[in-house]
Amino acid sequence: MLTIYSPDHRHQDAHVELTDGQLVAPYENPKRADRILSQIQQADLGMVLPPKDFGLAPILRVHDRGFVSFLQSAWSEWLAAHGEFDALPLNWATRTMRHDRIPETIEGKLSYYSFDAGTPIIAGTWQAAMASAQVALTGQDWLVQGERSVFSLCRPPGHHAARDLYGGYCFLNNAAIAAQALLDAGAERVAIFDVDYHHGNGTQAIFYDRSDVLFVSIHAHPSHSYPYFLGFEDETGAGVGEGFTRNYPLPLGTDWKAYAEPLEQALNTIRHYAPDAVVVSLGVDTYEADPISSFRLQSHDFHAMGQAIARLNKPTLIVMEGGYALEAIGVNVGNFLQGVEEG
Ligand code: SP5
Ligand code: ZN
Repeated sequence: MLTIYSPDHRHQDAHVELTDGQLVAPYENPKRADRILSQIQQADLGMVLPPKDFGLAPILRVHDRGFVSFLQSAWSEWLAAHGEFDALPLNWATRTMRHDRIPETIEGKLSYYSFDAGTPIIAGTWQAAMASAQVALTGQDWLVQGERSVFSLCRPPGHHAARDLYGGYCFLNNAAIAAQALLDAGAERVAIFDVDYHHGNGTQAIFYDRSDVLFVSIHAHPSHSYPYFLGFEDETGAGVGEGFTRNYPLPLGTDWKAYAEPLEQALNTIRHYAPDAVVVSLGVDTYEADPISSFRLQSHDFHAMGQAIARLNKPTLIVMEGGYALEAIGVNVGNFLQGVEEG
C-alpha cells in the first residue's frame, strides 16, 4: 500500500500537556509518526511518497477563513505577548456566555477557537498542521487516480477539529478535508469511518447536516471518556443530514470480543449507504496499553479490523489519528494496513 508522509510533522513538538492535574510531556509527539514510518519501512509495506501541495483552497472548503487566519498568526501574536512558552487557552464560553463576539487579544482568540487546554500551539504548529492536511489531500488524490487503498500518515491528527475549533491535539480536520476533496473530484457519497478511541466530534459537526458524507464512529462512551460532550447514540444528523451520522459508543474496558459486533454493525451501515469511497479515521488508541485510553484491543486485533474494513471493497483512504503507546504504535498501524491489503 502507498503511504504518504511528510517530515514536517516534527514542527509540532510541544513542551507540556496538562493531564490529571500534572504537566507532563505531550502524548501527541513526533516519535509517534517516526515509529509508524519505520515500521512501514521495516515490514516492507510499500512505497512512501511525499505530499504534493494543494494549497489552502481545499482546506477552506471545510474550515472557516477567520479560523485558518487565526491558526496562521497565533504563534507570532502569542510570542509577542508572552514569549516562547506553549500557547494555551485558559477559559471558554460555555452555558450562560456569548459565542458571537471574537475577542481581539491572542488569549481571547485562543479561548474562542479552542475547546480544550490539551492542544498547545508552538512556533511550528501551522507548518505541521498544513503539511498534515496536504498528506491527507495527496492520499485522496492517489485514490482519485485509481489506487484502491492509500495510507496518509497524518500528524498532527485531525478528527477533533471542527469548522472553526481546534482541540484534542487536532488543528485541521485532515479526514474531513480529504472527504470534501473526494466529493469535489466527483464522488457522490463518501463514508467516514472513525475507529479512534475518542469520538470524532469535529468530523461529526462538520458533516452533521449533510447527506453526501456519512459519518460513522465507534468509540468510548462520552459519559466517561473525552471529548465527553458528543458521540452519543441519539445523534443521528440534522435536516437533510438526518440518518447520516451513526455513533457506536462502547463501555470502558471493551476488548475485541465486545468490539467485533458493533464493528460489523458499523460496517453494515456503511455498506447500506453504498459510498463511492471510504475515509478511515484510524486511531490505534483502542490498544490495551494505550496510556490515555481504556479499551483492550491487542496488536493482532488491528489486523482483523483492517481485514473487516477491506471487505467493504471500496476505494479506501486511511488517515492517521490517535494512538499513544509508542512501543506498539508501529506494529498496530502496520497490522491494520496489512489487514486492509489482504482483505
Ligand atoms: C486524536 C486524539 O486521539 N486525541 C485525543 C485527545 C485526548 N485529550 C485528553 C485526554 C485526557 C485523558 N486523560 C486520561 C489520562 C490517563 N492518566
Ligand atoms: Zn483518540
